[in-house]
Amino acid sequence: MHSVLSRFALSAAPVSCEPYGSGHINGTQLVVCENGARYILQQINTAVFREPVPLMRNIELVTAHLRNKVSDPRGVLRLVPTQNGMSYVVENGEYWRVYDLVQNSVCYQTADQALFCESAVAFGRFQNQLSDFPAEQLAETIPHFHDTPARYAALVRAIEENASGRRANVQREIDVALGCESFLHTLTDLQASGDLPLRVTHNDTKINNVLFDAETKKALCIIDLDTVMPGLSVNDFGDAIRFGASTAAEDEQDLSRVHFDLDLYETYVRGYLSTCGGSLTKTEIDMLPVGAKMMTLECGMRFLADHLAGDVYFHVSREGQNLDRARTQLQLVREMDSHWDEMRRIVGRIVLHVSKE
Ligand code: ADP
Ligand code: GN1
Ligand code: MG
Repeated sequence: MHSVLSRFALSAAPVSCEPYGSGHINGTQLVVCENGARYILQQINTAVFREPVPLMRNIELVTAHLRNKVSDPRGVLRLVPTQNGMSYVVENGEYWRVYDLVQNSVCYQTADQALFCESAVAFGRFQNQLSDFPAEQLAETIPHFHDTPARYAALVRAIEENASGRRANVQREIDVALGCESFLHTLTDLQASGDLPLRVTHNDTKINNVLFDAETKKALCIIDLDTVMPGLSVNDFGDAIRFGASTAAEDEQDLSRVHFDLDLYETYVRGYLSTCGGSLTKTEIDMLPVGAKMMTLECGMRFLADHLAGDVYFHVSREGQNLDRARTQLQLVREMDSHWDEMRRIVGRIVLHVSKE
């Protein structure tokens, strides 16, 4: 049994501790205690999150804020304090934390329309409940995470360095990505001019970061709060669309199976605006389609840069996987472009509907 566990104020002695879930970043384990109580033990991945102390402070602040707003105890993660009243322990340079296991919950890796809609409702609620939290109080756990022009500059560097020697084979993808240069300042410019407000954002708005009630299949709780930091609401929206409104997996090799699904997009817009439409500004709402395209393009650039760098950031299980990922993202961007007017119309129609309710 982990000696770190003895340093947390668990309700009874732990009897087992086993790997749990399918997360890729943190080491997650399920702890079961003598009295049947169950907890989630996580080792923070300090290769990705280099400053675990401000990261934990972010999670403390955000979960405390949310707890004042939700009545269901399963609606927000609860950090189990250590014997000294801290939210984490450090042992041999490793950082550990414990959460209550959210009882009777399930986590999905892929979604149907109903689950996707529920995830939108949950992330919208998350945004809404944090809209009165001063975002500047939070640390940036990964600096410049969604600074798209900086991601572009990193791609240009990766092309120049060509560390993997793969450049000649990906000239077409490079041309497409570099061709989007004028678009990728859109959101950072609006942020700089004060037209888009800084919000508390989640930054990993995938379906597997929502826990659902095992019986009702209603969204219960947003998890994976390591990347919660100041950012733009439209990027959280966009990241969810990038991943969830595609007809195929992120690393699909057969591009004929990869399409941007307008029905899924509409479903997400409807669910999201139903819970946070009232707390977003008009510019934020207008920019939702831009957020979707921006996050897709940015992720495509990140995958392409990593392919050129030799797969140093995103884990790969086969040769060329990051290139496949880059290709799916660039294809989705192309399809978003060809549905651009519809994407905007859908937001406009749903906003009208929401404001009448
Ligand atoms: P990662 O950053 O590695 O994705 P997560 O915090 O998302 O780590 O946790 C990984 C998995 O562990 C989740 O997908 C979920 O299945 C499970 N999990 C995490 N926290 C809890 C919790 N408090 N209650 C129940 N399951 C949890
Ligand atoms: C990473 O670990 P995962 O898959 O949840 C990445 C996201 C990317 C995503 C693409 C901290 O998230 O930004 O969108 O891969 N997270 C980090 O699959 O870089
Ligand atoms: Mg996760």
